[in-house]
Amino acid sequence: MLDKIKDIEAAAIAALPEAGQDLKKLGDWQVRFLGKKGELTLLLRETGKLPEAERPAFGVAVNQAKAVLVSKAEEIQAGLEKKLLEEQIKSQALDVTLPGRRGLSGSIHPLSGVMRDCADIFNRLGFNVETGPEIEDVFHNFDALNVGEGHPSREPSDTYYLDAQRILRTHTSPVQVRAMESRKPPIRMIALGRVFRRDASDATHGSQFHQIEGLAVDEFGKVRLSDLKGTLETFVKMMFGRELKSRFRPSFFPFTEPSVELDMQCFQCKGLNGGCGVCKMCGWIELGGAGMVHPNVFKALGYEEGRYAGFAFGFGVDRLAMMRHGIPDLRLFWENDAEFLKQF
Ligand code: FA5
Repeated sequence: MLDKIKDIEAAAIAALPEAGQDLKKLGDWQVRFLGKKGELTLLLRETGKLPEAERPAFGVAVNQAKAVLVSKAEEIQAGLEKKLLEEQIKSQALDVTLPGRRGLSGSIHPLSGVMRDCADIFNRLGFNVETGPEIEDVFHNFDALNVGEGHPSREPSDTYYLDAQRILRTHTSPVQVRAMESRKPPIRMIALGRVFRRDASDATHGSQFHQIEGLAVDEFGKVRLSDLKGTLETFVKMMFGRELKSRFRPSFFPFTEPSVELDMQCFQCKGLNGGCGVCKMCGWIELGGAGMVHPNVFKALGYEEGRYAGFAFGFGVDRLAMMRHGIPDLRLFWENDAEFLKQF
């Protein structure tokens, strides 16, 4: 039996150079000689067949052979693992001197940028920014603004109705009403936001677009048409360039009297040489409506008759952004084309 131990040990050592080539083969070798059903373990089970006196010496001899083989296997395993680790380090090596890859970063949407600039300019002129709901009621959007019952803008063909009283606001003017409702003058506010109309969309029209609204109200005599003109002229210069002139044309809005339309000199051609493509050869670009707050608006809000005066204005932000960035079609603002947006 002792010879058997020697034979197994010798066979195991002879098989080691082959088994030591990789961890898989070494594992198989360990199972074959040292595993639960390995040759040495099975031999140990035969201890019972020996005369009792020989058993201790046999057990010691098997365990010694086992210890020799385990130690050899551990040594080879450590070597193989070290080699594997070195190979991994080599193959996965990082060149920390390589320049990094720049991640995609977002940018301010051109409409948000223009709205931010508008807010900034009017803040500096003493106006604070106020907000109102996009789902508005008929009173704030039409009634309080002196828009008569039969006015075409109230038709369901022009306005999105949620029910008889609730609509998607068609302009930012209801935010003026909410400001006048919530506190007494002096008031100097602007509102920026989305508005909705059943307009067919084309290069200069959308069924949703953005407006900027402004309102200044104070005791009668403290706010005049000339203040409106000065404010809007200053806005145009700060937004588009100091050299640009503005002009008022007579117009009509139910909530202002007198009402005007504000034009600015074309920033592209400055009105020289008979105009250009941007201003459609007229030298001027239309920005939006304005005027002095109509007495009926004050009346609808319970303001004392004749005590207050105010001016108001409202422009299309999408068209301001088109002009500012030379964009020919406002639908581009909605398409979320990353190539378009990353230019800003
Ligand atoms: C108004 O909405 C008035 N609330 C403006 C106002 C406020 C006048 C205060 C007086 C006092 P209007 O419907 O003209 O006015 O619209 C104002 C601006 O919104 C237009 O000059 C234009 O720039 C823009 N706009 C109008 N319709 C569209 C549309 N479908 N798509 C994009 N922009 C539009």
